[in-house]
Amino acid sequence: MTLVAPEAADALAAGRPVVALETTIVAHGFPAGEGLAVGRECERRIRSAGAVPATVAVLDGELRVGLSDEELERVAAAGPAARKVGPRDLGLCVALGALGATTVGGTLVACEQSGVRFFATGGLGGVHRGWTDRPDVSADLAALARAQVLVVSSGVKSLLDVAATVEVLETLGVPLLGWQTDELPLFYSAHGGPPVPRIESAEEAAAVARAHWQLSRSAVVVARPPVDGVDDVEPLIEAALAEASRAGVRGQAVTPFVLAYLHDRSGGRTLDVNRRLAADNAGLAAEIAVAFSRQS
Ligand code: PSU
Ligand code: MN
Repeated sequence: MTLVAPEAADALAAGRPVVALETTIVAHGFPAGEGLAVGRECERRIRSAGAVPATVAVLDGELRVGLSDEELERVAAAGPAARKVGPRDLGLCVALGALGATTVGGTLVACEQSGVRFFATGGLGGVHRGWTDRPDVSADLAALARAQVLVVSSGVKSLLDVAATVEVLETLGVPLLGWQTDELPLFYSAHGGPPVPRIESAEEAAAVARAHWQLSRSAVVVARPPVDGVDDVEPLIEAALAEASRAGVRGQAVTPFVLAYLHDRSGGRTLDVNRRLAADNAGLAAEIAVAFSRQS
């Protein structure tokens, strides 16, 4: 049911560094036709840092860890027609033979299944604003509570209730570390989040992960500030959320709707930041994976 591509399987067996990538970002996170280049660039950055990329999706009735370029193209070409597959959707998608793009949560399950310990994404899902009325809490958080995986992201998406998300991560026992920063990055913006413990190097991140996993079953999040972030998107986020609510957009559709709205209305500025941070996060996850293998 879980099929690990030969290159990733060989690397895992030999204790060499492997970095997982999700595909919701490829199929749903970018405008039509643009996700493929993002997925490819993330893979390239992982290779150039000396690790093996393992992009995750559900294809032909199997949870796949490591895709060929043709397979990545299939996921990208499906775009929004691909199912958005979180932990709850994996079995359904496999059993029905549907094409599925995995979220952070879905990809973490694949990591647990295959033994991949490092993973890069753009931004984590979390507690949505307005959670007191509608408890929309991303399944990414529950998955982080039960996967021994180090995830590099650009912090928590500012379209969420960031403070509530940080509280839930603490409740779940998931450490949130700042990559060369003392404040949690907010996805499009390098600044503005609550204080977080700072780490300075890939070696330090790898050592924290190792110690954490000797003591706990949960993930470690390394929050890396975006380079050339944008700091003035809050009014657009409010407009996007109001529009989503007016249009009756709910559940899994909320995050892609808001991202697309921002990409559109920011004149592409959020798109540029998102593209760049996804690739940079992939490169950093690979550096940490390499450091971890060296320490073993
Ligand atoms: N980061 C991005 N683009 C994305 C996502 C993250 O730069 O599209 C996706 C991830 O797959 C994450 C998902 O798991 O958004 C969260 O969706 P939700 O809020 O519905 O749980
Ligand atoms: Mn949700």
